[in-house]
Amino acid sequence: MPSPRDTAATETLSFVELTELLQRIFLRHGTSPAVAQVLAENCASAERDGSHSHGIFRIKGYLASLGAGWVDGQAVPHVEDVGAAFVRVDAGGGFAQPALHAARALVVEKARHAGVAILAIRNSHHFAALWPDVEPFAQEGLVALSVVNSMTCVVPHGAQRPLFGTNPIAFAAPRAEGPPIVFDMATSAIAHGDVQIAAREGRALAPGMGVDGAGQPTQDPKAVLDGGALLTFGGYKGSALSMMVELLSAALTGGHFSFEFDMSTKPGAQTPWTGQLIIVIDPDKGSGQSFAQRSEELVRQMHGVGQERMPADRRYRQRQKSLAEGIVLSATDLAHLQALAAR
Ligand code: NDP
Ligand code: PYC
Repeated sequence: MPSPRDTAATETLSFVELTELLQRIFLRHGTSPAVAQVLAENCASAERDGSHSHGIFRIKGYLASLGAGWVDGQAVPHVEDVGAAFVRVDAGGGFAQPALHAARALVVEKARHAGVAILAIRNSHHFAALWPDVEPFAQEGLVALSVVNSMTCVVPHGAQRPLFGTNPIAFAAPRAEGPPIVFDMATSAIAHGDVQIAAREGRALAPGMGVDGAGQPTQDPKAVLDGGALLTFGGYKGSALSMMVELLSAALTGGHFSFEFDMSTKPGAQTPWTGQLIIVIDPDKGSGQSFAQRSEELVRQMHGVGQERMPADRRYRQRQKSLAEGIVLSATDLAHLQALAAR
């Protein structure tokens, strides 16, 4: 799908209008109403917050995977209460977000009661930004950490061939006087979606992000996408985190490792068929209700030593702008989305 930069002509939609449009698209392309609602809200939230690599840019991939029969848009998640602090969900070959949605209330109840709750989702496809999965917990005063693995395209540090996925980690914590502290980052040097966007826009990657098909360093995004691979961020440190994400998202949940499925069997398929882990903590069990004050103090001290930009600040600023002025899409993108909704 073209980006807003491709054309000067733009259109503005409210968050509700974009969500409803995306919902119609998902419904038209084979998802149940419940799945359409969850995915549309997730995707519109990403677009609203300027998470462009996981907003409407992803619609084509979602629809291709649905059309290929690779992901089940009608899947009904099966939630199992397996322990005082453990919930397990079989997503049934559907998307991860409806699985989280189905288990969420039970997870929050357990976290408040036991102090911690673990949600292990398997047999699931995650094609989105990870922050929408953790931020709402922090808005309720809880701390949340999530990991999800993706598809083989990242070379472990020191290795010769790709094995890991881009494997993001997202974290959210409440603070007393501001929106939650949130970070959400791939453990690869760059997200695969951003490589695709760079290729489309003809931009070179920064050095040290990828290799070509012969394993040689390259800054050409097309060489990375065409038989090449990505590196982890921070060398062996990011590589160890990526390994951890594989273990927690796949080995612990019963999902696939990033290298354990073959999308080429279903032409068009793009969504990684993996697993996801979410850990939710009631911080007041540890700190006696002072956590939000303590996190505020940390932020104050970080600002004090000169860190002006906190993770999520850019998103929050973009969110405020989008909510006040509307979400700006290129006229071409909007026309394309409307055609998909009508098809
Ligand atoms: P970025 O490198 O753009 O950002 C990572 C984090 O760092 C964000 O929280 C960002 O905040 C923050 N940040 C960025 N710049 C600064 C700065 N100068 N100072 C302080 N904080 C900063 O994200 P990635 O490219 O690593 O990931 C992009 C998206 O791709 C994520 O949403 C991720 O979940 C998604 N993804 C999804 C996968 C999946 O399998 N579903 C796989 C891989 C990635 P801010 O948001 O405000 O910019
Ligand atoms: O951007 O790396 C990525 C990605 C993989 C799956 C969904 N997004």
